[in-house]
Amino acid sequence: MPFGLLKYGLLPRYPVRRQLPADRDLKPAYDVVIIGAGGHGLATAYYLARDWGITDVCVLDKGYLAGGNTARNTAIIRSNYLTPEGVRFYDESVRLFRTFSNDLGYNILYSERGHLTLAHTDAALRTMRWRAEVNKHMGVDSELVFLDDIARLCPPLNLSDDVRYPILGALYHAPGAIARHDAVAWAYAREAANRGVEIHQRTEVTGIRQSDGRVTGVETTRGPVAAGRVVQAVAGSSSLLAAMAGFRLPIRTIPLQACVSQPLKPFLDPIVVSGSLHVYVSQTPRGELVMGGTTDPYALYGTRSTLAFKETLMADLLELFPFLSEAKLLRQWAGMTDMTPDFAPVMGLTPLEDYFIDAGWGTWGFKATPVCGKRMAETVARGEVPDILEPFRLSRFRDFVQLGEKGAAAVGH
Ligand code: PYC
Repeated sequence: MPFGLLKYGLLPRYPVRRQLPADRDLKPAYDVVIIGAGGHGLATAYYLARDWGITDVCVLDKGYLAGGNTARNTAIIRSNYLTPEGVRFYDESVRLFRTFSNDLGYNILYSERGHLTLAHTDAALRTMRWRAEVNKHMGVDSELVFLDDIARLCPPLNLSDDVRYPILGALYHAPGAIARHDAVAWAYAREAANRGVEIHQRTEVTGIRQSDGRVTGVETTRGPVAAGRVVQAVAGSSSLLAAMAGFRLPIRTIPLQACVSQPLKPFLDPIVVSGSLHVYVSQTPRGELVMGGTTDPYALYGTRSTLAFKETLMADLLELFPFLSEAKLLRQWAGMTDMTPDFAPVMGLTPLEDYFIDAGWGTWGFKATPVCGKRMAETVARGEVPDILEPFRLSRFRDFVQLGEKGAAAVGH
């Protein structure tokens, strides 16, 4: 077997198929520079090339491809939001995700599981009912369910009333899904590169060049690059980059930790979320439980893992699934989440002309990757914000027309 592999490895008849072209020099100028080679930046590059024929595009990243929050989220996809604007936006993303593997020729292991958000109090039940009504009104499949249905949808869940927070009901969202998160970024990267987009990793942007209120390019650790249009898509560093561009964002950057267990036999079909207990959990096709909770209690630019997070999360998780007490944890990590005051993202134009923003993704950015890429590409190509993105404009904070999406965040933050 090793000799067979060696033979194929060395024979020129079997060249290794590169996923991405080899590194090359940075050009002095591009039509569009995208800062951030995470899912959102790469998706924007892909749709710019595919839908608008704009291929003189380079994507820059100070680290490596999809090494930021794209690699650090818990890969949940859903559209059961609270505001009509949010539901409409995330529903388009769910529809793009459903056909993603076929459309891009890359298997992202999209797995529709259903999504249960548990209510342990009357107030939480009221919010779930509200979300169900808004969702149905917008054509999204969500309903309020009670104990018999919850027992059928998720038999292992502890429905006893002899616990700290007995479960009273839940919001059930059948389209809730998970996917292989990094495959999403790899697919966009490969297909963007196939269309001529350049991806430059380990190339940090250190300044934004501007003249007369308009962006003219970026400074990088590999020299200056001129650009007609620039997009920033750098979750975790959004405020820092915006400051370089000369404007402020209403964002606090807070770590969010998560972890996975050892692989277990499949027992958990739906994604289960409890806002009161601060827990969300799903089981991957490999059998690992992917688990997370609330954000860290303080703002920080850091991705360290803490014992406090693990201990609290496990105590809360065991209230829902007591039989997991002997399960082992495999690994733990953190990402940096850019939290806005209204728990909704910021997309579109900025005070600097031709400088576009994709930020404020808090703990919900992965699920928006396709729709954000598609609609940001449209914004950049046309220089106009499409209706679906308009509610997420940066100026809403100045004009006091915030979105109020906190009730639909996965857990209380
Ligand atoms: O918005 O579904 C979500 C989510 C899950 C984990 C963190 N955010």
